[in-house]
Amino acid sequence: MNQNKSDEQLGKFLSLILRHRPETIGIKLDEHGYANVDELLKGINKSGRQIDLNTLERIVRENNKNRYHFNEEHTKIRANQGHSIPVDLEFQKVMPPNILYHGTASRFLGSILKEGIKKQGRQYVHLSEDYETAVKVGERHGVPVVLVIDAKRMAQDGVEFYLSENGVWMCDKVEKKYIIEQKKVK
Ligand code: HQG
Repeated sequence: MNQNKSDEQLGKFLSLILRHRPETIGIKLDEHGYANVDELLKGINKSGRQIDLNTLERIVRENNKNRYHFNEEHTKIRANQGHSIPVDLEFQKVMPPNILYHGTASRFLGSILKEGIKKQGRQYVHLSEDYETAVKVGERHGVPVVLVIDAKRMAQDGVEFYLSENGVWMCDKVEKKYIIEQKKVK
């Protein structure tokens, strides 16, 4: 479903708070990445934006990538993945599919082919099961290139993989030897 502009902007702000900078509105996340919903709403309203519980519920429900998760009582909320701050999202180790994709920009290729794929600012390297998603991720950074990753061999070699609630695959690093193909997006 397409979100209205104001929900979309609030959603972006929510990502900033829940993944990167909760201190922006003077709150802290717990060790598992959860914010207290009351504190979150008060903090956002104090920052000059307007949000109530209904709006937050709608943003979570309609989010195109299912980015956020409430606890059962809806008293706490966290982002499903994408953090730069150290939180323990309680991911379980999962066997990956044989192939995973990483979308990036052509300008990063030289460095990636030298150093492998690094997590940069985030907690993990992000990978996807489908090519189209990787194209979209890459487009955020420039001319997209999709790297095909030999996830099966990585797992055989002992690399751990995790899967977020919203279907994003993650690992600590992808060494260059596991990049089996570069696909230029047409
Ligand atoms: C690149 C979005 C040079 C890497 C997406 C990427 C994703 C290197 C950029 C999630 C490198 C980091 C994450 C190296 C990696 N040299 N560049 N050695 N290793 N890079 O945004 O994967 O919409 O931190 O290829 O859907 O683009 O926010 O990671 O281009 O799931 O929910 O460094 O963010 O989700 O960029 O995106 P990012 P990402 P949301």
